[in-house]
Amino acid sequence: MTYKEFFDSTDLIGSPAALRQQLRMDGYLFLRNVIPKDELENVFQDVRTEIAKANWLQNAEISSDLTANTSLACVEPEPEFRKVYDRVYFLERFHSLPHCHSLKAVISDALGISDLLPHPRPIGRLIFPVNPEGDNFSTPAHQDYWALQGSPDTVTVWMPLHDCPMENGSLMVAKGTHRDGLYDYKLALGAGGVEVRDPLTDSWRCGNFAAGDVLIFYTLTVHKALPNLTNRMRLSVDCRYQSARDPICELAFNLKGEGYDWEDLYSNWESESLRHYWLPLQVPQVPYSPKYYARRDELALDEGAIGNKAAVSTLQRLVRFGRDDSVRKRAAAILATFDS
Ligand SMILES: O=C(O)CCC(=O)C(=O)O
Ligand SMILES: [Fe+2]
Repeated sequence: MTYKEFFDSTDLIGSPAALRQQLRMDGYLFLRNVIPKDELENVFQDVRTEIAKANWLQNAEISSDLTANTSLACVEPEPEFRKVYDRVYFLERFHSLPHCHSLKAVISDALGISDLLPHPRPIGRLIFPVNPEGDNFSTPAHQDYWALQGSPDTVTVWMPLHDCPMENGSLMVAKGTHRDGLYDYKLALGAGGVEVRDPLTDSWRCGNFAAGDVLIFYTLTVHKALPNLTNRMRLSVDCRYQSARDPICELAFNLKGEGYDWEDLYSNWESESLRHYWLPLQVPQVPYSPKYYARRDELALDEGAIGNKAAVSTLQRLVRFGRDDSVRKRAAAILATFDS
């Protein structure tokens, strides 16, 4: 498939009305050179140090090299992945990156608000090269709204921590899909475990990212990752933003699902300013609704039991996050049939 290039909105920075109009029209903004190089490089080095310690890199001693040790390839939420991811998640500078001033300024302009709230749970992606003989776990086409809920005026920001050309597995968006409401999905391998059924053939937009470039899109905008066809890791961060006056899903503030809480994270942070920064804002919270993913979990248990391998990613999630012991056990039993 050939894809069209992102519309580059960098020239609109400093023109709030134009940024806003472009975001509303296409459902995304691709902006070059938003994150200062040193700020990004610090996070890159911190994350790289963790994955090097885990032996995920071949040339750990070459400070910018990301050549992967593919013999240890793993994906979220496998236990060997989570061990390393947890270490990344404890990095203070990883959590301060979403608070980057130049980024917040451009998002405030694009949303037309003066009370911007960065969500406190950024996500790190530590993506191994795709195994040409194995399964493809590249993030499938999805809408963040299924998981994030809250206000549909929330945006996601995706940024690589290094130069990330398309063959390194960068993110793409389906233009205009934020206006279509919720899309139907089917089981798929990769983050989230389901993909939008509609192939959206003519809507996809993509591009080569340089370090510092960002992609901003609504949580209803359909997006997916290109496969990482290089021999290098792809490292990226994604975070969410909204008005502090709009409703937010309670899970946005809750780390329990990750297996720790804020005090655990803060125990080795130097700065005070980011600790519980959202509390004084009293953002209106709404409960998490399981309705968007309920069918995914049923599909994975039903179709996994009759051998549909596309159920594997959701089953892995259910082993870790399943609502009760019987679901966790059932998912583990089905997964074992794929391993053998
Ligand atoms: O980086 C990826 O593979 C997925 C990112 C994503 O889905 C997001 O930023 O919302
Ligand atoms: Fe996403």
